Amino acid sequence: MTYHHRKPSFDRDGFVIVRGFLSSADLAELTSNLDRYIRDIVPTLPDSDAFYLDKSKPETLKQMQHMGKDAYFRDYRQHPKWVALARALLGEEVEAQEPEWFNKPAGTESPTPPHQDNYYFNLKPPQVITIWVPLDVVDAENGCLRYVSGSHRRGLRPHGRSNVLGFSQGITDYGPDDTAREVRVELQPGDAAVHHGETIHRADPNRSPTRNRRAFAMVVKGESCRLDDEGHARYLANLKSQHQQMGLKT
Ligand SMILES: O=C(O)CCC(=O)C(=O)O
Repeated sequence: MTYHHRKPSFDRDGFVIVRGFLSSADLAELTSNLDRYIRDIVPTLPDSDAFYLDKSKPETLKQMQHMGKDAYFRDYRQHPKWVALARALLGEEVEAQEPEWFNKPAGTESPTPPHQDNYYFNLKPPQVITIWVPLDVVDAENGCLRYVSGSHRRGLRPHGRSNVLGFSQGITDYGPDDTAREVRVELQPGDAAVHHGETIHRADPNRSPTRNRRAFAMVVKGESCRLDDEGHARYLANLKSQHQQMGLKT
């Protein structure tokens, strides 16, 4: 599969949707490994690697990160489809980061604040994307992603403390002009939504009483990216103080 024909629309809009990105066999293998990881590994992890809305309720698991300590997820970073898609969109050699998992458990208040990933990553140039693959049907009711089309071409916007676990920073001046340019991304399991590191995105809470909204994602960096050390140290200090205020053990 080649993805080069998608680069022009990615460069223009700051996102692309690839329907049927993973086959049903790819998806079955991934979900069985996620089930194993949640059952066997998550109970052993520090709070900072597996976030719960309410730790006494396992069904409220909402986010996992740093999953690469597990051999399956460490090797997933080399998955040929993911690497080919990232290379085609970024136009250079790439390096995938550790996988992540995002959930909005059914019927919970778990919005994703509007943000730009590179506010968290601090990469220069911002040659970085996120490939986000839903594991459930995702629509407006259960909190689909919403992208602000073309926003990656206008630089970083001011962010401030969101107090949302897992998404510590949100855009402080998000307004009607942004809302008017939002594209709602409704997906089937195994589709991929890919966004540039400076594309503004957000998601509503999951208002479905019965359906989760789970997704598996990897951030992929182009080889030309460098960490802006000062900006990153500032971000980490802010994150640590928010986690302490929320009573998380790190
Ligand atoms: O899953 C979500 O609601 C947001 C995910 C996200 O912001 C990201 O992967 O960059």
